[in-house]
Amino acid sequence: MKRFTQGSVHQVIKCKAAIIWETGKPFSIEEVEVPAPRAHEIRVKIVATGICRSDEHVIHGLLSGSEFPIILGHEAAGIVESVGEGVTGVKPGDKVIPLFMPQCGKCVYCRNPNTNMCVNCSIGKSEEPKDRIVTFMCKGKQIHRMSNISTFSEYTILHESAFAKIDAKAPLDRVCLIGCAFSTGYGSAVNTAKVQPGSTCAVFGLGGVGLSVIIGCKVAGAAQIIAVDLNKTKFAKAKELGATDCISPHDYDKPIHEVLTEMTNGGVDYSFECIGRTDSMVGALQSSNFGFGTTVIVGVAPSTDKMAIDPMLMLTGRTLKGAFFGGWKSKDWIPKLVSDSIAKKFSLDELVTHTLPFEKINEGFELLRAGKSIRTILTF
Ligand code: COD
Ligand code: ZN
Ligand code: ZN
Repeated sequence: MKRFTQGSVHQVIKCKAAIIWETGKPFSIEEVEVPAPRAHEIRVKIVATGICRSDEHVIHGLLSGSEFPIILGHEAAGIVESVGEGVTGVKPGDKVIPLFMPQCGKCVYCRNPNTNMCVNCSIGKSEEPKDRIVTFMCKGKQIHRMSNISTFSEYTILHESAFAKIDAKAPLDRVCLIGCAFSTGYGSAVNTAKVQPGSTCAVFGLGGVGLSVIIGCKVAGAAQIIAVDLNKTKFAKAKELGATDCISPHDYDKPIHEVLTEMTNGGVDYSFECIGRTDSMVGALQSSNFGFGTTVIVGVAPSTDKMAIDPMLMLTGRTLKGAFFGGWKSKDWIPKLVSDSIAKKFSLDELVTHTLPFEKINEGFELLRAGKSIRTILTF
């Protein structure tokens, strides 16, 4: 008889997961039930998962479309446990990275070479796909998912469009960062902005995402990379990764875009907003040069906030762009980024400041809130 499925595909798994029961509440570690993968799904054992500012935004209800109770987490790496019918190219034991930006390969966006959006993507939509009524259950309640991947759980279900198989040699406690912060920042520089050798860049916000933009600007050959943050403890790491200058808006009695314009004789060639504030987005645009400056919005602002800009900034030739996940078509590119990291084209080590056991997830979020961490990796 032909076998369609592999692994413990018919069994429900009981495992630990971190649940946010209500807006603003801490995580509670609970036992959850993870169903068997159905057709076109796999079940994955998460090995390492990073803490991102976007998870924190969801806790506080700042990103639209999230419902509670919810299992967060979207920056992870794991090992395939079982494979549902119809999924090809992956088997139990393979290493994978879950994709919060999926790539179905068939939709109008996937077929367009100029975007990495996919019709299956949950951003800006209700979180739970209509055909998956139950994913996680806890205490008789259905638990919602973040971006259809929910990696703050020992096991999770992934649709075949929402994972990338990666090199068996990949260190999962590092390449998990390729699932969000690294790819988002690095791709914003090399794909979305297409930073040119010898150019000038300004990076607003030096979290895991902003520091990854700096790595991208450096790899692209930028001559000057100016890092901007209110928290000066972030400057040492920014310099280590390639920033040539570090400035804090607190040290000046004029707007930061005026400081950047003076420092670069008319404005930077590329600016990146990696904070998620609309005022910084406008500041980044104002810092870019007249004629051909390009600004990339990387951070997600609270869904109620709006940007107001002087249209003259655009009429004089500036370009304002934005992209999720650094513009990478995820399923195609993640395996290549993992290979580049194994080949040491860039290093992920500098982005990891803390590693904690999964049970200490609340401690990990406290480090983020206190501005003490770049990335905390939780391990199971
Ligand atoms: N001026 C200068 N710096 C500031 C300011 C300010 N007014 N306010 C905060 N900062 C600094 C902070 O000190 C901190 O160093 C940095 O900005 C932000 O870093 P983190 O560590 O809080 O955040 P990251 O790097 O994890 O992520 C921030 C984003 C806003 C980029 C992130 O939340 C996001 O939106 N990601 C990209 C979009 C995306 O793809 N989202 C989907 C999954 S994340
Ligand atoms: Zn993220
Ligand atoms: Zn698609």
